[in-house]
Amino acid sequence: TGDLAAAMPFNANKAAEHGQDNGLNPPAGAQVPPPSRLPTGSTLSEVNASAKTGGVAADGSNPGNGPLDRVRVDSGGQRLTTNQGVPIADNQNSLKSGLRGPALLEDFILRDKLTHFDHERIPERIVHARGSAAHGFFECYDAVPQLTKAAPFKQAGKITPVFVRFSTVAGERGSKDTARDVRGFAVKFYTDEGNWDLVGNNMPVFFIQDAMKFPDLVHAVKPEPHHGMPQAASAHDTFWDFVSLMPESTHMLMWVMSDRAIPRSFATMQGFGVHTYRLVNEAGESFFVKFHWNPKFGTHSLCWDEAVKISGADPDYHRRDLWERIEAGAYPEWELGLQVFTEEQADKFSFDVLDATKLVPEELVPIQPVGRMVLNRNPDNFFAETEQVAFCTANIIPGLDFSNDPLLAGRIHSYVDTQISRLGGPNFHEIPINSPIAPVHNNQRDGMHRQAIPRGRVAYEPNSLGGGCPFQAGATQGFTSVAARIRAKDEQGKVRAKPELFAEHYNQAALFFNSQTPAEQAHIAAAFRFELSKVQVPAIRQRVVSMLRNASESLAAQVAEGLNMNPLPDAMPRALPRRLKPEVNVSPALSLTARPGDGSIAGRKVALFVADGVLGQGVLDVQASLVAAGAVPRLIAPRIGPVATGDGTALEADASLENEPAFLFDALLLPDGAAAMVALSGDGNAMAGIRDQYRHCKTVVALGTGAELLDVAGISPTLPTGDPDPGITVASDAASAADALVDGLRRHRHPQRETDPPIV
Ligand code: HDD
Repeated sequence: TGDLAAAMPFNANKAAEHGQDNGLNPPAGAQVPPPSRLPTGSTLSEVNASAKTGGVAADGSNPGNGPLDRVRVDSGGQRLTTNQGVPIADNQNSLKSGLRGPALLEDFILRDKLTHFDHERIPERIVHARGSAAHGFFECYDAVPQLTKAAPFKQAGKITPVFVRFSTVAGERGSKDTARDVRGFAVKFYTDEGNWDLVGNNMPVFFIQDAMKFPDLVHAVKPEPHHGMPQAASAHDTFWDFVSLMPESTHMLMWVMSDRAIPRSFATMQGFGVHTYRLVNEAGESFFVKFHWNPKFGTHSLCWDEAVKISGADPDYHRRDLWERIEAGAYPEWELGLQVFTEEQADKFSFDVLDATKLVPEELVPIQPVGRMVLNRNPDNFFAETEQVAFCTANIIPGLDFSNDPLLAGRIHSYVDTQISRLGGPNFHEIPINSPIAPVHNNQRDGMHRQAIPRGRVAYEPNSLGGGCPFQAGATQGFTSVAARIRAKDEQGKVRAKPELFAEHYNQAALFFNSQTPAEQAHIAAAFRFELSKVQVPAIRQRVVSMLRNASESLAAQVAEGLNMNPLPDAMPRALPRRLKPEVNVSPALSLTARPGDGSIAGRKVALFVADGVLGQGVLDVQASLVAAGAVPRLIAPRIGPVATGDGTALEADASLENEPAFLFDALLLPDGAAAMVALSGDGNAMAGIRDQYRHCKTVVALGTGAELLDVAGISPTLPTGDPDPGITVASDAASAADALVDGLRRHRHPQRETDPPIV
C-alpha cells in the first residue's frame, strides 16, 4: 500500500477507511479480538448494576447504549428555550402586529411550541395499551452452566438490570386498571450479551394455539367495532361468540374467569413465559423450559364487587400501588423459577408442550428457583420509558432459543413489526429505554430518527477497508440456533394443520377448576354468570355452557342455573373423541392460596377511621405499629385536615371518606371515642365503607366504642355457620387492635363470610 497510501489524504481517526496496513486488517480468515468493555478492575455485576438504572456505568463504544443518565433532563435552575436552545423571553404572549392586531407568521417561538404539541401523541399498543412499568434488577442465585450459557445465569450473584411493564390487554391506554382481564408481565433484561425480552402474562396459558387466530381473538375482545363498547371488558357478545367457537380457549377461560384476572397488585401476581422455550448450554445441549415468576408478597386478588367499585374511585389503582410501593421502599420482588424437561420427557406427556393452551403441572416437573427480580426504581418519565419501551419476543440471547410453538412463531414476527408503526420507524431500538447496554455494531444504516453516527466508509461485510469489522462473532460467542431435528414422526411436508394432541381441549381446564378452593370455584362460576348475562344472544350463552360441560359438569350446572338456563344444553362434541389420561388430576399449586408469600404485609393499606371526638392516642399507636410492620395506614375522616380529638392528641386526616372510600383499603380500623362513634354512625360514607369491607371479606377491627359502629352498619361478628368471624375483632387496646390488623392482612381475606348473593 506504501506509495498509494502516502499519496492519499489521511485522517488519523479514520485510518481503517484507507485500507492502510495499520494492524486492523486481519490476515485472511482471522479476526480482530474485541476490546474489553469492562473498566479495569470492575466485575460484570458492578457494571451491570449501574447500567440503565442510574449511577456510573461502563463506557459503551456506542452512544446508543449505556445508562439512561445520558438522556435524563433536569430543568432545575435552567432558562426556558425553544427546541433549538434559543432562550425564550416571554412564554405568555404570541407575537402580534400591535396589541389588538393579527398574530405574525414569523413567530417561530409560538410555532415551535404548537407544532410539537400537535404531534405529541403516538398510536397506542394494539393490545396491552394500558400499562405501568418500573426499573429493577435480576440477581442470579447460582450459576446453572449445565442448563444454559445465557448471560443472566452465568455467575452467582450476578446482577442484570431489567425494565418491567405490567398491563391489561383489552382496554385502551386510559382505561381502568381493575378490569377483569389477563395482565401482561413483560421483562426486558439488559444483559451483557444483548437484550432479552421475556414477554409473558400473569396466566401460564393462552386462548389460542396458533398466531393465525390472534387478530380474530383481539377483534372479538376489543370494543365492538360499530359502537366502540364496552371498554376494557370481555363481557360482551363478540368475545363469547368467538371463544365459544374455539373450544381450545376453555382452559384459558377458567383462568380469566378466576380471581387471577383481578389482581390486588402487580406485586401480588405470578408471571409466566407461557410458551415452552429452550435453554442451551456451552456444550450445545438444549432443554425445554417454562419460566415462572413467583411473587415474594404472595398471590392476592380482589373480589369482583371490589374491583368494580375501585375502578370508579381510583382507575389508576394498580399503577398507584406499584409507584407507591417503590417510593416507600416496599420493593416488589419475584423469584424466577424454571421448569426444565427434555424432549424425551415431553414426548411422554399426555399433552403437547408446543400447545400454549397447556401448562406443565408442577407435580410433573418441579420448579427450580434460579434468581430473584426486584423492582426498585420508578421511571422518571412515563412517556419516554413506559410508553416507548418496546418488548419483542424475538429478543433472545445466546443460551436461549425458541420452541416450535406456532403461537410463538407469529409473535416473533409481530412485536418487531408493530413497533415500526407505533414508534415511527425501524430505529426504535435506539430509543434510550430500548437500547441495550451491550454495544451495537452492524452495517444497518439510516432510516427515520437515526441517532447513532456510524463512522467510516464501510457499511457492508465482508470488507477489508474496515479491517473486516464488525466481524462475525462465530459459533462460540455468537447466537446460534439449536439444530433441532425434524424427527421422522414429525415430517409431514408443508401442512396447514395441528398435531393430534392439540385437539384435546378440556383435561387441563378440568385440572384448573378442580384444583381451586370452594371459594375460588364459586368466584369462577359467578364470573361466567356475570359475563354471560351481559351477552345478548342466547345461542352464545348456550354454546359456552355446552363447552363447559366437557370440563366440569358442576361448573356448567352452576353457570346454567345462574343464567336461568333450563334444560342444560348438550355437551359440545369433542374434537378429540378418544379420552387422554392426564398425569395429574389436581394440582394444589394452581390455587392462589398455594402462595401466601413470605408473610410480609409491606405495601398493604389500612384505613383508620377518625372523626371529631376520637380518642386519638389509640389511633396513633395502631398507626405506629402498622408502619413498623411495613403497612400503609391512612387516617380517613369525614373531611380532610385537623381532627378535634377527644383526648387532645393532634391528628390530621390524610383523606376523606369521600375521596378515598374504604374499599380502596385492605383493612379497616374503627376507633374508640363516643362522639366519634356518633359522628361516623351518622355518615353514610362511613357506614357504606364498613359494609363494603365486610362484603369484600376484609378485616375490620374495632377499638372500644368503635364496636358500636358494627351494630349500626348491621355487621355481625358471627359467621353464617355460627362460628366467630375471624376477620372481625373487637379490641380493648391499641396493641391487640394492631395485632388483629396485621394478622388479618396476612390472611388477606376471610372467604368463610362469603355468600351469594351477599347478605350485606
Ligand atoms: Fe402479545 C403486546 C403478552 C400473544 C402480538 N403481548 C403484548 C404485551 C404482552 C404480551 C405482555 C405488552 C408488552 C408491553 O408491555 O409493551 N402476547 C403476550 C402473551 C402471549 C401473546 C403472553 C401468548 C402467549 N401477542 C400474542 C400473539 C401475537 C401478539 C400470538 C401476534 C401474533 N402482543 C402482540 C402485539 C403487541 C403485544 C400486537 C402489542 C404492542 C406490542 O406488541 O408491543 O405485537
